[in-house]
Amino acid sequence: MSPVANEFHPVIHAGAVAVITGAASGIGLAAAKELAKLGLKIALADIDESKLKTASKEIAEIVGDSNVLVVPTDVSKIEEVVKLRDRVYETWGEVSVLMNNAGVSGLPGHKGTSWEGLDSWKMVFDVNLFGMVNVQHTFVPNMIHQENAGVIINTGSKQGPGNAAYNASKAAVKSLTEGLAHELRHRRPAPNLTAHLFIPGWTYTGLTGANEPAAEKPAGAWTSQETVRYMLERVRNGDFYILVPDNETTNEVDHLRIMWGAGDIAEGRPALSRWHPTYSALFEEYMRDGLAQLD
Ligand SMILES: *[C@@H]1O[C@H](CO)[C@@H](O)[C@H](O)[C@H]1NC(C)=O
Ligand SMILES: *[C@@H]1O[C@H](CO)[C@@H](O)[C@H](O)[C@H]1NC(C)=O
Ligand SMILES: CC(=O)N[C@H]1CO[C@H](CO)[C@@H](O)[C@@H]1O
Repeated sequence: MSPVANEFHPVIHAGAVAVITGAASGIGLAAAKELAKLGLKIALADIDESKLKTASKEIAEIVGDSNVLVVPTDVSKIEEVVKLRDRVYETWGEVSVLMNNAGVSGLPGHKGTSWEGLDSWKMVFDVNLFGMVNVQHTFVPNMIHQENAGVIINTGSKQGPGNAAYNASKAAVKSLTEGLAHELRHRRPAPNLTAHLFIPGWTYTGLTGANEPAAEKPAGAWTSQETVRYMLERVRNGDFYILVPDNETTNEVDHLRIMWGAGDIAEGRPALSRWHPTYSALFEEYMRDGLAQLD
């Protein structure tokens, strides 16, 4: 059973409203299911209308038809995000959980280097960054005035090298969400609203890249349900950074990697030295020492 089931929480509780973008598949759909099980009303937004239809049936089976809203939305288009907000506020009047989760990795066949595939770069930033900015721009002015507490959860990433556009967009999401948290904290009158950066680990969603069902979960991955339950527990705990482990990468390993990355700047090492031929052996030694100290 979920570690969070049946507990009362000021934001995540039965009858509250959740809005999820990128809700038709993967982690977004898993979040919709877990929140529905806790009795929240769910607005599902996604660009893929046919997957959205299937998803809405699954969610309606959990919370009932009247507690599900389905709003096909391209988050990169501000007018569609405005339509989403209007539908949600006209129907339920308030939003408690806003999960800004829609994301793409690039156009099919894109190369992913820093200097190629301009169209793919633009598309990744339009969805991953400007989609989130559009949602914040549209929902935050309403949410800061509501009396009941609310949370905004933005989906980031711990992606390594390999897709420069995606990584740059998620680095921007990290800055954006840190900025939002800071602004909410300093605003007067103080809004009853907090921001959270959700950084999933290796998550098995039941689909491979080609949308074919994969045979079974790789041993190293977490299921999307495990990832979402961990995230919800940490939101309930009030944490800003929600760095999710998996069966290969513990929190301790992630923390050491983060300190090493920060050390690249503080100690004058080359960019991404963890993957640099001259430094990778030093990095491995640092990890061994760091983990040994924890024993
Ligand atoms: C914030 O929201 C919670 C739960 O909705 C409520 O109990 C509390 O009174 C609110 N706080 C303020 C300062 O309005
Ligand atoms: C992976 O981690 C989850 C959650 O901690 C656990 O339930 C599972 O047994 C682990 N192992 C595998 C092979 O999935
Ligand atoms: C390998 C790489 O580029 N990693 C970066 C990806 O983006 C995050 C921020 O979201 C950086 O912290 C990583 O260094």
